[in-house]
Amino acid sequence: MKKLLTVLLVSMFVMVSIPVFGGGEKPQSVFYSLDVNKDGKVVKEELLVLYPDKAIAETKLTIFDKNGDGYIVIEEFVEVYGKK
Ligand SMILES: [Ca+2]
Ligand SMILES: [Ca+2]
Repeated sequence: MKKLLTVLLVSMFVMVSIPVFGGGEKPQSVFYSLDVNKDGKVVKEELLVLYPDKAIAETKLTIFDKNGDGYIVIEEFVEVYGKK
């Protein structure tokens, strides 16, 4: 519950500061915007902040989570993002 509250609080800030996905931002900048709690991993809950549609968030997670461990690390993100 505490985690959810944190995500909600930070999401208000992220909403205004987050760059548009794929809008020419550095992958690192986009990743750190997505990593709401700054633990170096982007989990599904954090993707849901940007993509409130659960199906879309899950698709994004699948695309970026190369090793399938359930979260995205910067290396995975940069690799996939850079291929676009
Ligand atoms: Ca995180
Ligand atoms: Ca992963």
